[in-house]
Amino acid sequence: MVWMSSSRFERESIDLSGFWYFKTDPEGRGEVEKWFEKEQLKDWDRLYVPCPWNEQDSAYAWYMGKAWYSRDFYVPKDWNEKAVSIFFEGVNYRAKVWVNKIFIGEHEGGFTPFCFRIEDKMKFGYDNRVFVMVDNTLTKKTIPPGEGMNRTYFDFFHYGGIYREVYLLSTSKLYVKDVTLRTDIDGGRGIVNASVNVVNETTETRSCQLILRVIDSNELVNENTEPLVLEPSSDRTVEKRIIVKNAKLWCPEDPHLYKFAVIITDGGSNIDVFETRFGIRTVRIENGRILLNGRPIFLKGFGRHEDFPILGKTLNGAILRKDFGLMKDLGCNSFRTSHYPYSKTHMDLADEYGFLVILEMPTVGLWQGVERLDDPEIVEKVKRMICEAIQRDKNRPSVIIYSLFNEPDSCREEFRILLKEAIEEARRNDPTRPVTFASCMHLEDKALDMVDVLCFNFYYGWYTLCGDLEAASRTLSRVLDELHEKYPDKPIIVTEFGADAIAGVHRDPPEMWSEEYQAELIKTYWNVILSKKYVVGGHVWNFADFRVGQSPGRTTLNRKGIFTRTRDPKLSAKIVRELFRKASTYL
Ligand code: BDP
Repeated sequence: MVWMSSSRFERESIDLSGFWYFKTDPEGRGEVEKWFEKEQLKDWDRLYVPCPWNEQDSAYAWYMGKAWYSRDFYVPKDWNEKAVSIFFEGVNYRAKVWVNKIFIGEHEGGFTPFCFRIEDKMKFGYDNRVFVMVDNTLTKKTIPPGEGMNRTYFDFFHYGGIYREVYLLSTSKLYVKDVTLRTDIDGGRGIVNASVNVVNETTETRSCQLILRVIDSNELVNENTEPLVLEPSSDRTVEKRIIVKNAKLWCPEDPHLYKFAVIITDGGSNIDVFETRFGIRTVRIENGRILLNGRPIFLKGFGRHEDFPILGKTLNGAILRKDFGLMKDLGCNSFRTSHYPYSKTHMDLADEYGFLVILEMPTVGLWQGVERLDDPEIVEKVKRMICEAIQRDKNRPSVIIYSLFNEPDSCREEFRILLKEAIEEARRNDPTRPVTFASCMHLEDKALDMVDVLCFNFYYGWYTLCGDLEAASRTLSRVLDELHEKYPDKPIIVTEFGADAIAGVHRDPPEMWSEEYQAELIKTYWNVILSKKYVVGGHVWNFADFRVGQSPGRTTLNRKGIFTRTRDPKLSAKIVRELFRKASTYL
């Protein structure tokens, strides 16, 4: 797998966005009937990619099952001798792919990228066709699990389809496969520990030079050159410690980004160029605090979702720009990618805007309906998804913590086995970031001792103690104190608290479902959160209303947003703005 990071800017790529042929396959006949060999697709529908199928046409609104996508594509002639891959940034949930009638691979998991090599299957010119069979069927062993569109074990809409970008990427067969950057600070100096993996897939021994550059707004800050000899079909990992003098640190108030470039050259021309952005910053947990660049921080922000009318999970640049502008204006400095890794563009903006991100894995809903949490099939999938998410986002300064689960059944003894495997997988991929999971078991939780940071979701005043904010406040305060007493060394973040409010519903005195009640609940929680020295962050649930399955407890949307689904403010937006702006990022 050629990990893409930001590399495709320097390599040649062809975007495959556009209208693709589309056909649902509810009886699963496509594979048997070899639809991937079809020449005539005139009777197929056309849907836009990237975007889930659900809201593009009401015929597909609640569709769960297999569906086929196809399009033709062009390969330039000068891509001969190149390594060519087809990249999928996100397909929910399973994908099987054929190019020119040949099966090239499959992938399970809706929120992490994958790619397949196609240079021995493609033709030069226009005469290429790709088929993708997508299957969004939920089972008790999918991650996340469920039994139907309205029987998900998680509380967000189960969109289906190719909903993130698809593109072709070409590189030389001698190429940079992976770059890992870990930064440290030593006085005024930044230290960049770079690990660069180079692969030679040619049949010759190749002598070349590897140039590593740190660039600050087009100014060369540091350059290292290393001679490299690679045997045929071999790879090499080069480790370098690079010093950046007078380093500008990445932090929320000044999210300074550097560029890291890796160039393979034979002295004359560049054979491959790989570029990625990074920030110089450290994250540590010490004495019950989260330290960013050595300073204790306080996270103020949201749990969010990728969700918007018609576009579903495909938040385009304009919507993301709107959301990030709103979050900045509110005085927010943080969010959790609840409950799955967000798109690459989404994370690029987090790096640029300086948000402190808890990167959550798509491991939500591991709950009552799942028979055994240590089922080897589940453990294997969880580990693979953690690996794929970390590999994609490991160089991002915005990502400060990994959340390995949301609200698992952490009262079960066997959850410890799953969590142990998940933590080991996260640490194997990246030992530098703290790990957590969002617990709703609180004092009954059996696994909190295993994580670095404690995250809790609380709904007193909503699902329990309905309508009673005084009792909610007392209970929250008591439970937090008891949790702190039990785990005095671990920082605590309240990762969810909130109430549904239907925009336009007003009540005086405040009542559940009104804008006033939501605002009061948020204020009440915030006061408790600020009163506890050991609580190092609070995330309101949720930034905006979002689509969910049909159930008696939901009025078509989950309405816990402080903005509506189309980003109009509710009363709480004003309140949150006052509260967040008053709270400092540094403790
Ligand atoms: C929490 C879940 C979140 C839900 C929220 C709610 O973590 O996904 O949307 O409850 O009920 O338990 O609004």
